[in-house]
Amino acid sequence: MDEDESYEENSVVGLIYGRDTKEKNGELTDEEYGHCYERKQELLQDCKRLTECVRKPLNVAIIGPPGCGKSSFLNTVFASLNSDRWYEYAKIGKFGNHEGVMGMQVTRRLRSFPKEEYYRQNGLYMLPTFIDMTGFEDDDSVITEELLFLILSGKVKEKETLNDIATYGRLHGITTMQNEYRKRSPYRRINRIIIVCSLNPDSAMPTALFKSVVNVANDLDITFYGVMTHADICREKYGNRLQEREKLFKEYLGLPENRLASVINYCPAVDTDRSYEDTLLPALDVPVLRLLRQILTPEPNDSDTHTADYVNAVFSTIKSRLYHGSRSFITLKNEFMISLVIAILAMLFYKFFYQ
Ligand SMILES: Nc1nc2c(ncn2[C@@H]2O[C@H](COP(=O)(O)OP(=O)(O)OP(=O)(O)O)[C@@H](O)[C@H]2O)c(=O)[nH]1
Ligand SMILES: [Mg+2]
Repeated sequence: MDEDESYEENSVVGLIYGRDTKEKNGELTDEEYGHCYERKQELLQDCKRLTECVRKPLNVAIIGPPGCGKSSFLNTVFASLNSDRWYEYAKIGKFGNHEGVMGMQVTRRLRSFPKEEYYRQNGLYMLPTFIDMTGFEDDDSVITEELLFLILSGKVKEKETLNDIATYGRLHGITTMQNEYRKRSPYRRINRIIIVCSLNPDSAMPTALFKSVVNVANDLDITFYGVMTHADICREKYGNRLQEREKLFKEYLGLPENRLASVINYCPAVDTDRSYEDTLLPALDVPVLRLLRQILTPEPNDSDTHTADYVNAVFSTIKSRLYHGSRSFITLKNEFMISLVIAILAMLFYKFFYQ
């Protein structure tokens, strides 16, 4: 696809305000910018409030076909949650073999982003840990579904080679694979899933992958959300095909409106001057924060006791307090000692009951 032809320059404004941007050269007026800025602050406060009283941060997994904009979306989420500028935390680019050239296998990876890595302000909010799931192709084989089950139920550690687990399943059969991996104690159970797909009707809709993710999410009772990237795509060029694609995406996943967002990611195609390297574009943040507010709304399963999650949470808290030690040294020292005692007790408990 020729991006220059397919994307309308500065269509961001038109999309958000539903008006023809060509007349005004796509620029936001001061009033419109101010409105977006205020809306962002409101939504950000809502999101923070929702994470103030939770016991541990949610684990939110991001999955979608190669190249659909998962990492770009994560960076947009991180920019939305902050108040200074965009950073590239999740590396953007083609890490997988998108075209399946020479029959090479795509490397499946997990990369997690705890709050300490992406949140640059003070504040003891339990913002989620996001997990970027790369290299999952349009495949609904039993082995892929089992691999997804193991990841989402928290049986796979970040550094493990996912392709090796799938190869083990192919060599020994699905039952042996289940017996071998499902007996492990959970390391990090996923609480929410965001399924990402491009709005571009010229890219294939990965229906087999969607089917597997939905099956596993339903099995594990994990709420999933849909995100359509490339919402800056030229609506005039594609006409009804865009509505059809949105409708299909929703139908395949069985999603209600409130669990779906069309977003425009921070990227050079959207802002050729890359002004976002110096500042934020609140117009892009608003739809993302609206979805995040839904995602962060507590669910009964969130407080299920998984000792490993608590150990992770305690270590995150200690790290966070050391990072943002704006209080007096005495307070910090006391809090550190308390956190340390809790961490030791949690580890002893974990060792005693789970190993
Ligand atoms: N115009 C436009 N381009 C986007 C958008 N989101 C992502 N892109 C571009 O799409 C390309 C792929 O984005 P990535 O974020 O690396 O995609 P990914 O899904 O993480 O890719 P893999 O990790 O390799 O599977 C990059 O060139 C991005 O700049 C968007 O909303 N609009
Ligand atoms: Mg990526």
